[in-house]
Amino acid sequence: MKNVTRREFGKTVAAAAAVAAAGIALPKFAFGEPLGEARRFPKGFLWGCATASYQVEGGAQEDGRGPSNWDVFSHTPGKTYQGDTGDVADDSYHRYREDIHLAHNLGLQTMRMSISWSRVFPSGTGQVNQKGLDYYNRVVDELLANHITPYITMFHWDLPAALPGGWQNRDTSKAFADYAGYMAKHLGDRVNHFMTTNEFTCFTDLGYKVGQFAPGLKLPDREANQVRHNGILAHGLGVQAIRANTPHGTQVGLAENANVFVPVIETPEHIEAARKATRFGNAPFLTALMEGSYMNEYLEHEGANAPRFEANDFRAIGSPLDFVGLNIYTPTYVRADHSALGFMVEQPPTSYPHMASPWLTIGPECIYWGVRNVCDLWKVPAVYITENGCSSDDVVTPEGRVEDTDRVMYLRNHLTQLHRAVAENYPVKGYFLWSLLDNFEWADGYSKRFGIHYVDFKTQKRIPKLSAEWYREVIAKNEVE
Ligand code: PNW
Repeated sequence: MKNVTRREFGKTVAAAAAVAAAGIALPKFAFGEPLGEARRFPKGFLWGCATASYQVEGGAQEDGRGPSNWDVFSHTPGKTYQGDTGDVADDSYHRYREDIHLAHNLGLQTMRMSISWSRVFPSGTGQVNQKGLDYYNRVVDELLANHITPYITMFHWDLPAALPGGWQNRDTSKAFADYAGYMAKHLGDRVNHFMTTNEFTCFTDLGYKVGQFAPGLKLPDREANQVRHNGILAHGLGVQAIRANTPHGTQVGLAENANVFVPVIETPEHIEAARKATRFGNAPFLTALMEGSYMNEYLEHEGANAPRFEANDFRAIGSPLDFVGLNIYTPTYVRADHSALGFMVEQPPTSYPHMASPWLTIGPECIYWGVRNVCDLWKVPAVYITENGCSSDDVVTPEGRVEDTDRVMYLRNHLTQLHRAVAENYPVKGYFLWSLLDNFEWADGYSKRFGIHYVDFKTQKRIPKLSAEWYREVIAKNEVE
């Protein structure tokens, strides 16, 4: 069933229906709804948007919130675009009702949001800030009152600044688990879906090795690899802590921007190369979680710099997950070759198209291959697209509209490719568009807009863009045209 076209799939469904009419037991894949020519998604497919605490909340010093590494970093001269900070951001700390109302108007069935760890534990551990917890209780209740299912990320990069050594310190992984368990305990009566961490590579490598994100360090490989290990250990201990503090049936996963490898041509040898690349290209992170160990090739590749770990670490790191969330933006093209690893990465030509963010190269089939590679390799029970979206150079017209036709193009093509994965029966359960609102885009500050609602950061006025109108149609029809 992996290589069928939609037309062939339609035929398969028709044939299966005939078999069913004759009273013969059917294989599982044949029970999907007839998909027809419209790209309809299965009944119950969840449509959402995603946000993250430091990018939208503001209220950085209010009600006892402690500083995070991103407060420190963004307030350090030269670290973010024009010195932008998340001090105010979208002011969602005060305007969350308005924002949830926007989500409601779109017809969203779910919202992915994150918790600011230092709002609840200003020092990272120890004393709880009740007002911080109250805020998340209010947000969750407001979502539920609007029939929007909350999906909560425990850590989306804003680490309490008070934690000594940050992610260089193994104790931070333990502190994370305590915090995640606490949040799960206090929200788990109303929230059934939790993600531990968001995008390992961004809070480890980009923060500690490349220096582009908080805390802005450029550590040598040996130390940077240890930071990576502490990151995945935090995830593993976090899974255990969330499970220990929530009712049976609570769904636990993570949101990971796995490197997505796309075969240059869809032939068996390049498809196989993409699969091999997916394993090796995610070896420090997703592969380690899914396989409960580091690949030998990864350890050999890192040699003396390989991460050190304790015997029990992988018992936590390899904890079974209920779902894998994939943040998918860009493709990496690969071809088969005769090297030991069996694949070669293609360098994109300088003419390769990208969205407003230069890193955001456009290859919509990445969303299909991202799902397919991960599912084929590791047989995961459920997948969500926990982020997908793009930046564009949005402008407000004199009539007060934002005609982001390029974002609609990007989204339409990605959803079309996601539908391909759904039609092939990969277990994709939902899609979270990044993002509900323009927001603090990390080192790019407010210079890059990813929202489907435009935010005027001077007045905090929100304007639905064309893409919001378009997404509302997708959700209402449960299909992409
Ligand atoms: C993700 N890259 O970050 C994050 O989860 C969001 O917080 C962020 O706003 C969104 O994508 C858009 O950037 C990424 O350089 C940051 O490849 C950088 C990269 C990928 C994802």
